[in-house]
Amino acid sequence: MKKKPLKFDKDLFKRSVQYNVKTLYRKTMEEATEQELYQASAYALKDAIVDHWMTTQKKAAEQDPKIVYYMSMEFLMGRAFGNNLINLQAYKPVKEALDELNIDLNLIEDQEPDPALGNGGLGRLAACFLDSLSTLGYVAYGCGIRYKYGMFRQKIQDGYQVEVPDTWLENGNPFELRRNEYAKEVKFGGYVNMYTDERGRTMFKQEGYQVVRAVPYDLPVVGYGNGVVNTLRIWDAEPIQCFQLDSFDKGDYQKAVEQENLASQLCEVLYPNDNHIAGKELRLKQQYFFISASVQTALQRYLKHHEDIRKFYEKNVFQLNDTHPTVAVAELMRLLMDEYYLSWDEAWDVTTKTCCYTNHTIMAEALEKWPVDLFQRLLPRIYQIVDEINRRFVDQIMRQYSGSAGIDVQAKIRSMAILYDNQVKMAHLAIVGGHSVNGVARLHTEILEKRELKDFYEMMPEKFNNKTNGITQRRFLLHANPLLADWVTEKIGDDWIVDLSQMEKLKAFADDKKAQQEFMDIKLQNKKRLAKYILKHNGIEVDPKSIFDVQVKRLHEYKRQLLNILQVIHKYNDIKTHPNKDFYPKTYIFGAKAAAGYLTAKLTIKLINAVADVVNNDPDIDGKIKVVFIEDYKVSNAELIFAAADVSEQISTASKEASGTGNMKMMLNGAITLGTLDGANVEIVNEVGEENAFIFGLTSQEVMDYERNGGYNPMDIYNSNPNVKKVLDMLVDGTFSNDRELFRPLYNCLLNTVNSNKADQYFILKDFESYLEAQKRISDAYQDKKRWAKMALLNTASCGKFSSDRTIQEYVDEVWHLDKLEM
Ligand code: Z16
Repeated sequence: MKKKPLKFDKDLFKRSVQYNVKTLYRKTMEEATEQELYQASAYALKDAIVDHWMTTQKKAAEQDPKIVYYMSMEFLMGRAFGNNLINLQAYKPVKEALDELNIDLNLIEDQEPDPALGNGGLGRLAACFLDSLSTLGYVAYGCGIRYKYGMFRQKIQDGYQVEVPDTWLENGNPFELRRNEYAKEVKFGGYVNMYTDERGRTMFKQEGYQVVRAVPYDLPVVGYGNGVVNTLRIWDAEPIQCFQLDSFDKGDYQKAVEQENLASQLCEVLYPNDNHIAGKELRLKQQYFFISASVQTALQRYLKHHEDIRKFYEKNVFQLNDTHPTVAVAELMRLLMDEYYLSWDEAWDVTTKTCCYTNHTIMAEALEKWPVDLFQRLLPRIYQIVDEINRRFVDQIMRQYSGSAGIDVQAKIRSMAILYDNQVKMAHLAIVGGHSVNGVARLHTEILEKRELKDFYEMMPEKFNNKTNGITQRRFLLHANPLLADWVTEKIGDDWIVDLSQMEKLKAFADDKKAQQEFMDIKLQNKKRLAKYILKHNGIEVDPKSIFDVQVKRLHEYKRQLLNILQVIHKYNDIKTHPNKDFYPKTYIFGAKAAAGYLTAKLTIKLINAVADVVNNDPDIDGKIKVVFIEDYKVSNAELIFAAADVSEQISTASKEASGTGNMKMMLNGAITLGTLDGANVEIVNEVGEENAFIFGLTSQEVMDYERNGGYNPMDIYNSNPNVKKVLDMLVDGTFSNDRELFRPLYNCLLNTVNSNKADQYFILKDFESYLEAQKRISDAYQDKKRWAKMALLNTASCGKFSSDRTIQEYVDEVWHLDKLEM
């Protein structure tokens, strides 16, 4: 049954834009700047959204479905304007309306700052999930932080990354709604007083604390074509209004100033680390701040329409996005016991039935562990509760394992306790305090069960499950690649927009010459679009007919951008020494932000840019290869890049990338994966077939075996492989910098002659030859135009599984058990 498209009143929108220009800026349409026209259009659009938003609220109140709170320190939403138009099915009428007003929709879209309240994969996944939840008609709240400064803007100066503050709120945010009436108080520090209340109950009260006011801002999350609008609620901190001018008591004055400072710092900035925890006190404050406010809200909302808080879990589920929000376990316990008078056992029953945890990494430096003294000082009551959870859990371990033959109980406690070595282990708290633990790709979940969390898996296998990540086709095809989206619709209809499994119908066209031609022609158009962007931003001319080989993602050693650039250097040598050999032109496109304090990562960016300078300006190369580093990689330019990619570089050291999601976005847009058998790559190859992907390198099993045996010695490869030796020597012989020592740290990472255990931890040299060979296969395949077109088309046709709609439906069916809203 075909659903009717949503109604959109084009003329009302037009009048609204004109009216907004007048009332917001006291200007005529002709006088308004592009930014002002964007603002006026966005407010007009918000008006249209608000009607659906209110309807959704009303239906939710009537139907009382079970709802999910997706708790996350990060939501990497990307621009809202275009995406909202898409999901309201209003893109065409709005384009017409703006045309009639002599306004270019693309220019308007480009005026919107790209909201970047996230680092990378984890934050973007949260954004895709919200899109899918609304589109599938489930009631959901995203709970997060309204950072004043999001992910820094990256400038490249002299080849180096320079971080510039991201002032995304400078001109206000037309889509947000401040909700003063829902403000909450959040308390830090002080001490806990125990007393007996008038009914004889033992009670705990935090005293001598600092308090801040959490003020929520709501952002609409529009579902596709169904009128559902969910809410992303992000919290800002403000000082509490407690300054009494007559109370000039010294202590109070001091405290008021401290509270103001705390409030002004709390939501100042997103920590710019992906897969790495800096362990800063302010970060723990951010975590507790948004969690306390969100959990308070959830309980109050439930009690508005329900009597029995013991049944909270029947209507609510909390999904903890990594360990960052895990303090929710203890905060829920605290509120249930201290504010709603439940017993420990009653509160524990509710808490474990409400909370679920997603693990996103096995990288050791990303595992959150807080020093007990810091944790206790900052969150004294929460610490008491964690201590008791730990005591009971350790008890349970002992009861279960004492006396079992061949089991070392102390070893079990060491590996599973929540409090150990004076640390609070957040992953352990999340596992014990909830009923579901999931990994984000099949291989990742398997590694969790068999290795990283083996003891937990053995003790509570029923909690473990896999939810392979996904992405939203609305943003990453319908919005990002309109040419291909229209083509797909022309071939198979438009059901794919809400059911990506439909894409397999495209397989019928895999050998169709005309379809292949059209498909590759669209790719060429998108490459021209990107080439324009590159010319404008880098001043580099790239050939749209060359192979666009793309690696865009956060810069991290395990993702091995270094392997890629070393391969480029080798290719450069090869062309120099064989000037007459046939080379198919290639454009290597990089985009990556490095965490501000991650020196090896930052130096890798400098190396990529240094290689680009040499290669792009060497007359011997004659444009056969070009290297481009795209500045400030972010959701908005990612959309252009994915659409233009021929080759999708997914080359992490096997076992290290939990899932990856850029791999899926490029597959959707017809790029072919050049990758290791890591994360979701395994499942991509499984869907598209080995013959339609280029796989190389060690397997995760081989990597883990080496690691168990203390690594391998890269010197053996350096000494026996002249290609490797040549490339590595060039890092320190002045080819890429007058300062020969500049890139020495990278050279040392690979070869560390002092401590071979620390050399090449990510197996770059070990995989080098295999990678070169895969690159060669790519170039050969590309020259067979028909074969390439078929492979590319089959990638798009096989991506059905990787919709976040599928992921969300699995969470709903197997973990959350939500009810669908009837609209
Ligand atoms: C992050 O982006 C990821 C994991 C993590 O622990 C912290 C951050 Cl900020 C990424 C994974 O690296 C990536 O493999 C995965 O696809 C993504 O999370 C979403 O699950």
